[in-house]
This record gives sequence, structure tokens and C-alpha cells, in this order.
Amino acid sequence: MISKQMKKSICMLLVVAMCLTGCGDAASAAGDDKTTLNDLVEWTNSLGSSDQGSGTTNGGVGSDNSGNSNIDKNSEISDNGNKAQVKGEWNKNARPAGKWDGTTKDNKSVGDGFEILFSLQNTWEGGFTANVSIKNTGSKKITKWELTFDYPGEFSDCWNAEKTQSGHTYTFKNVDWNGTIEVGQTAEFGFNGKSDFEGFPETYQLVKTEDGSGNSESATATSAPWGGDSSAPTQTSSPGTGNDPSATVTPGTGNDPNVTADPNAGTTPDDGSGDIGGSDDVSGNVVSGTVKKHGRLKVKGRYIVDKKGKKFLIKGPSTHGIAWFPEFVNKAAFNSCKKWGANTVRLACYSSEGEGYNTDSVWDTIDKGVKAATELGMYVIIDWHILNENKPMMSYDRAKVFFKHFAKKYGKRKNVIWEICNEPNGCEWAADIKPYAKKIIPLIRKYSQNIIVVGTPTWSQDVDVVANDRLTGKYKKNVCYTLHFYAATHKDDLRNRVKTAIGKGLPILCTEFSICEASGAGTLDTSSGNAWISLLRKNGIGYVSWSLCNKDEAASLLLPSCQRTGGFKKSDLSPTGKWVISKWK
Ligand code: IDC
Repeated sequence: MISKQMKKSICMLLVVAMCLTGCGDAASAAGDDKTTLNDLVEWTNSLGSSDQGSGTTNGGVGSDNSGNSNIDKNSEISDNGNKAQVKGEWNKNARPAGKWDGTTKDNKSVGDGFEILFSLQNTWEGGFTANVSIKNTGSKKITKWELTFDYPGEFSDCWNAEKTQSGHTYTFKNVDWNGTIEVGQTAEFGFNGKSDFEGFPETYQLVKTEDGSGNSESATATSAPWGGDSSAPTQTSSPGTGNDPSATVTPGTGNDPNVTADPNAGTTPDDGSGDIGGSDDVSGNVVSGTVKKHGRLKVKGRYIVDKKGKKFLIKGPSTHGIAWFPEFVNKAAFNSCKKWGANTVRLACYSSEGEGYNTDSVWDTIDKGVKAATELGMYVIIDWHILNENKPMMSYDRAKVFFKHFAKKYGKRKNVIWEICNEPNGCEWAADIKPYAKKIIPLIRKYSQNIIVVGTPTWSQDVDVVANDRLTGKYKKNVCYTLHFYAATHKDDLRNRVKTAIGKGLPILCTEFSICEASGAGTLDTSSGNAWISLLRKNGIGYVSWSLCNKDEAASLLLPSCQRTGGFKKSDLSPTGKWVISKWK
């Protein structure tokens, strides 16, 4: 007897092997097992299309009961990776890419000794930018590589690799500076697509030369069309509908040995009408806390100041998309950050329906986050995380519902800050963002006089542009502007533009940054990071870092291996996390 999971694994291998070597070899690949090829074929047939993400699924949305139509790649491929490894000719008739669901950004495929992460950086009508990273998960250094996959459309420019093409089979070969991939490290390249994105490649072939061997070896990684990312439940089902296991994880508040037991925590009536318990304290139970000391923050000139008018420096983590990592939105997680010096938490709620917006569990996660921050005496930024809906007006209807709901509920809290559009991009300040701000600000102001942070063009980088044309009159009060930077990508050029905006007196809050590249991946640049933090601190500009989760990407503050959802130890922190908390001191 073999288990269903094993059958599934073997079957997957068979599909790979059949694609690459023909049925005869596939049969012998399964030869070690008691199950016959016929059994497996029969069993595969019985799986039905929704189980295996055959490429005909409707974007994986809702069709997959597990909420993860990309199959459990770790168990299916890597556990059996040795068998999946093949040598020889690339099969040019490999399966085509599946249809894209329109929202999934990352597709991870796991092969023997390597992983491929295909990340969409940006999509627009008629094109896209993608980044592909190859991670060496083997035991030897790779010294040369060549990655081949099929894609139905055309690519235009390519960077950090040499591209060749035969029909719709594309091969990317390392360039001088990224041929070597140390164990555990990644090499990356990118390209633009000439038409709408059509879907993630299903199969990759990596030909690699390993250290000390003149020979090149070839290995394959396969993923279902939706892939997503096994390390991050990138949305494959609508969040919080009950189909999404990631949205139902119970936050581990009880797990945190460091949280001082608070007998009343969680039982204090929280009607959202003001501070919990109606007293001047942050809650009836918590007797310390930054919010108690500093009260409601305000924008004064170009600074954020506390209730006494003293400059106040916001510091802390942002969550990842709360639809994807709700388990890190809890008091124990925030408390760890507080202990390391954070005074603020940002809750990132992606605006598009497929990525985060809904009124059910994602909103509950916001409630949970606000409550946790409040009880800890921390400030909390409620972030309307537009990204792919690049022009803020694209999500205006949803933004209205969102802000009306939360401003009504939390508008009187001393600790809540509103961020109305994370990262406008591909649009103009005067034509697109400013008019949006002029609509949303009065809506929030009906219920809340707290700080509102307004996004700036080019993924919240063009503070210098806004400095020349800021909001005025009734829109201006308690408003500041967003700056985002990723230190390995954004350096002196952006720092100089920030200095220009500072020189013009623009109030700025950095609600997102990391020390990696703008993709959230890539190398860490701590010296650029240091230059950024010293510029910000010198000028009294607060900073919030992306992101409090254990996704396997450079920006994550926690290591992928971190199993805790709160009460973190320093050893749970990623290199980025360690660096970031050192700046919260
Ligand atoms: C990234 C996440 C990544 C996710 C991607 C798309 O780190 O896991 O797959 O979004 O949702 C931003 C954005 C922020 C990005 C981050 C890193 O505000 O949403 O998160 N980034 O790319 N701006 C610049 C970088």
C-alpha cells in the first residue's frame, strides 16, 4: 500500500518523466515501487482536473479545496527530486504555460538542487516586467547556468542574462557577473514581456555546471500553472472565504512566553469608540505604552509630533499582505517588535479583490491588529495597499467602503493612522493621486482627525514632485506624504530627491522600506540602508519596514524556518530582521 500523497508524488514525477524521457523510462522510474504504471495512470485519471491544476482551472480561484492549486510542490518535487533529475535533451514540446489568474505574482518551482521563483514585478495593458531567480539549494556551488522554459508570448529586453530563443522556447544564460551561485544563494535576471502576461511557465530546465566538475548537468522543476509560492500563500483563492487556509490560521497569541499575562486582555469591551475601556489609558489594563505617553500624533510643519508638540519618530514593522500572512497579526508578534524598540505597526491590506480586499476575514484581521497594537500602546497604520491597481482611482469604490468602515470604527482612537494609497505607479500626482486624496481625505475626516499619509507617484518615491504641488486648505491638516525605498535599488539619486523635498518643508513618513532590492528579493545593501536611516533620523522622518513574516524572500524580517507566530527570539530573525531591529533602538 502506498499513501495517496506518495501516489500523488510519484504520479507527478511520472508526468515529468514522461514529458522528458518518454513512457518507457517513466515506467522504470517507478520501477522501485510496488505500484504499477497502470495503477498510477488510473489514479491520475481519478484525480480530476481541479486537483492537479491542469491549466484549465479558472485561475485556481475557488476551484481548489486546499486553497493551493499549485500542489504541495515541496513534497511532490523536492522529496523525490533525485528521481526527477534527468539528463539530456530539452523537450521542446513541454507543456505550455497556463492561463494567468490576473493576480498571482509569484510562482515558485522546486527542482533537484535548485528553485526557480518567477515574480511578476509589474503588469500593465500590453506588457509586464518579470524577475526570475534561481536559488542553489544543492550542496555545491554552481559556476555556470542556463535556464530554459517555454512561454507563449514574446519577450523584449532582458537584463542580467543572455537570452536566446527558438520558437517559444527561451533560454537564459548567465552573464559574467552572475554565473556563480553559492549554496543557498540566488542569481537573478529579468525581462519585459511584449504583450499581456499569459501565465507562468510550467516547466523549467536548468543546465548547471557545479564547482569542481567540468560537466554540465540538467535538472527540471515543474509547477502547476498557478504556482503561487509554496512559501507564501500568494492568493490562489479569494482570501478569507473559508477556502484559504492561510486566512484561517489562529494567531498564536497563546504561544508567547514573553507576553506578560494580562488577565483582562481580549476581554475588555472594544467598541472602537475610542480608547479601550473609555479611559484615558490605552486600555483599562495596559498601564504603560507609547501611546499613553505621547498621545495623538499630529503633523506640524514637516514633522510628526506628539501631544506635547515634541517630534516623534515612528519606527516599526509593516505586515506583509494581511490576507496572506494573518498569522503574524497578533499581540505576541507585535509585542516582540515593541520589545525591540518598535512603537508602530502597519497593517497592509491589498486593495484588489484577488489580493486581499474583502469584508470578511481580512477586515477581521485589521480589527485584530488594531486591538493588539492598542493594547500594547503602539500606533497602528491602516494601509490601503494599492499596487497593481496602480492609479488610486481604480480602487476608489472599494477604498470608500474601506475607509468609511474603519474610520467610523477607529476614527477616535489616538493611535490610528490612515495610509490612503500605498504605492501609486504609472500615474501622475496632479492628474491621478491628488484628486483621489481630495476625495478620500474628507471621507475620513468625517470620522477622524488623525494623521493621513498620502502616497506619492512612482511607487511612493516622487516626494520631490509632490513638494511643489502639495495639498492645501482643508485637505492639508494632519496630512503627510509617503516615501518608500528599497536600499539595494534606491540610492543617492532618490536620497537627493528626498533631500529636495525636505528642503521644501514637505512632511514625509516612510511607511515601507527594506535593505534589499525593490522586488523584495535580491542582495542586501546595508551601507545604503545606513545612509537612508541616518538621513531619515537626522530629519525626524519615521520609518516602517517591510515585512513581518517568514516568507522566503529577502525583505522578510523572519527566517523562512521560523515556526513561531509571536514571541520571537533573535534567532528567528532573518539578516534583514536583525538589521532592521537594530534601527529601532
Ligand atoms: C511584495 C512582497 C511579495 C509579493 C509582492 C506582490 O514582498 O512577497 O509577492 O509584493 O504582492 C513594494 C510593495 C510591496 C512589495 C514590496 C517588495 O509596496 O507590496 O511586496 N515592495 O516588492 N514596493 C516596493 C517594494
